[in-house]
Amino acid sequence: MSETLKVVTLLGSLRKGSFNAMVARTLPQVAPSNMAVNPLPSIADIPLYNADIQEEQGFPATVNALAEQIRLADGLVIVTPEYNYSVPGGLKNAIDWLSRLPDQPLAGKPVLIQTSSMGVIGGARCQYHLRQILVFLDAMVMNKPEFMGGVIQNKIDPESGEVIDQATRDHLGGQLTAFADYIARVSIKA
Ligand code: FMN
Repeated sequence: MSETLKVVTLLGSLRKGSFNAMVARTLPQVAPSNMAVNPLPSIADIPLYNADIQEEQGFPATVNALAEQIRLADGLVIVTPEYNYSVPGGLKNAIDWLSRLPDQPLAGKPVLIQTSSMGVIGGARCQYHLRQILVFLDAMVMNKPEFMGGVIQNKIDPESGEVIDQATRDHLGGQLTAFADYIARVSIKA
């Protein structure tokens, strides 16, 4: 593991004004000094999973690029809204593609989940569906502290596109600090 922990963020929302994108954008500001946080490429251009595409054309370049960056990272943060009490279809689709790769990039990977929504419970129901999916992929998902950003629209500045509510920033920073410790504990040493 490198001295500076390389952490990448996977965003589950595709929309321009995404509140979850604002949460992801805030992470580098609140991360501990030994952690670099960078966004992964958008999942917007990943085609719908189809085994025929995989067999006839191979994995899409968008999937390979995502996988390579996840493999190189010390940890992955999934930042996502909740859709209909569950995981947004686009995010599930990206995970489905990643899961079929021969060198499946989520296996053994430290993962942190952050959900935010306009509702009061901040996407809690999505978190447990996402955890269930990641069990099958052998990801090392951190249990606690959790982050569920409720009523997130009141905690951001639409101008800067960042989280400005101090309690929420402190919570995010504290969770990333715990994630740094978790990565050190669970990562396989070279
Ligand atoms: N919010 C919830 O809290 N729970 C839900 O189950 C839920 N389902 C949604 C389903 C769809 C298809 C959409 C478009 C929104 C849903 N919402 C739900 C509202 C989202 O929390 C809200 O649109 C949020 O801003 C989406 O995240 P984003 O801003 O990062 O795009």
